[in-house]
Amino acid sequence: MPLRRHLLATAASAVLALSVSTPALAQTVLKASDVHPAGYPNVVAIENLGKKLEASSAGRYKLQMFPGGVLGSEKEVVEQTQIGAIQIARISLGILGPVVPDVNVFNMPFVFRDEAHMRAVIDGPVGKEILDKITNSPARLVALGWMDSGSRSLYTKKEIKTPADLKGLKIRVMGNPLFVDTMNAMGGNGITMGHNDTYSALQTGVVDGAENNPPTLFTANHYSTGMKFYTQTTHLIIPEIFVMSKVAWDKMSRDDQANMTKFAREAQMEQRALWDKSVAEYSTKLQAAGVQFKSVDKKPFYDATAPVRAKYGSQYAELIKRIEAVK
Ligand code: BDP
Repeated sequence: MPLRRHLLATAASAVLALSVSTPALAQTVLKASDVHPAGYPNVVAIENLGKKLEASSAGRYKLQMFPGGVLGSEKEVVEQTQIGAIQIARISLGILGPVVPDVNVFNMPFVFRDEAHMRAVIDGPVGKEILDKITNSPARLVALGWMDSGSRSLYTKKEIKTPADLKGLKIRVMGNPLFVDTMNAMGGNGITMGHNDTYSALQTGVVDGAENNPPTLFTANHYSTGMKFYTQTTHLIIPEIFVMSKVAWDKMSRDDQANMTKFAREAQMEQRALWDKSVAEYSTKLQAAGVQFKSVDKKPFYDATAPVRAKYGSQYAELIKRIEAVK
């Protein structure tokens, strides 16, 4: 049996065993998914949210975290969450674009000035509005909260100084046409695949590079495939998001829902503190492993991606003005 299916089967029997051994307690197990490994800030923050929910519900709810992408790629996990087979999905907002197109306004290249700007936006009314758009869309997902994911920059075997240096290079991007357009506009060839397939694609040369933040570059081992240059384009500053299956949400009492909302906000803030530490820690580790962090003139990349912002942003002109106005 393939590992993923085996783990699913094991998880299913664990759930069964639990309900058999504790007949007095009607316990609902919420399966949570993350592509990142145990210990990653996002995983820790969701696990802690689960502990709070378990305590506040006197054990009626229990969260079971499946890290490392064992439940599937983010695209698969979103689908599973929509039908209620997975209850909580922590994913990149990037992957939600094809499901809820309104979120793409945050997925556009250089839409945020910097990470502080992105944080101010997600913490404020615009962030709340996008969460509500997801919840109120037909996607059958309840948007619980945001997380940080820093900035995404390019990693390759050779140094990238200008868009021309990306010519002919296949660069892995997340599964959203917006990112293919972005990478193509930046000079390369955007190739989509799931996060957990990227390591072997880099290793076998199916792609020549990828783009992500330092914690992912390190924890997914991408740096060890010869990705010596980390070129600080910071072209995408995409928040992470965690969503709940509407199927599971609708079964919760009002009180449990209110607790969930409160703990979600706390998880957002907890992850942020862990995130800042992890960026510092993994940047140091990457440099110790020989990865060269290169600053680069961002203007040519910004200019080259103007058509992408025009294509995906034109129907959100008002919203973009409000984003820009956030200090
Ligand atoms: C990481 C995100 C993760 C994405 C991954 C990717 O945390 O949710 O799956 O990038 O590139 O930064 O697919």
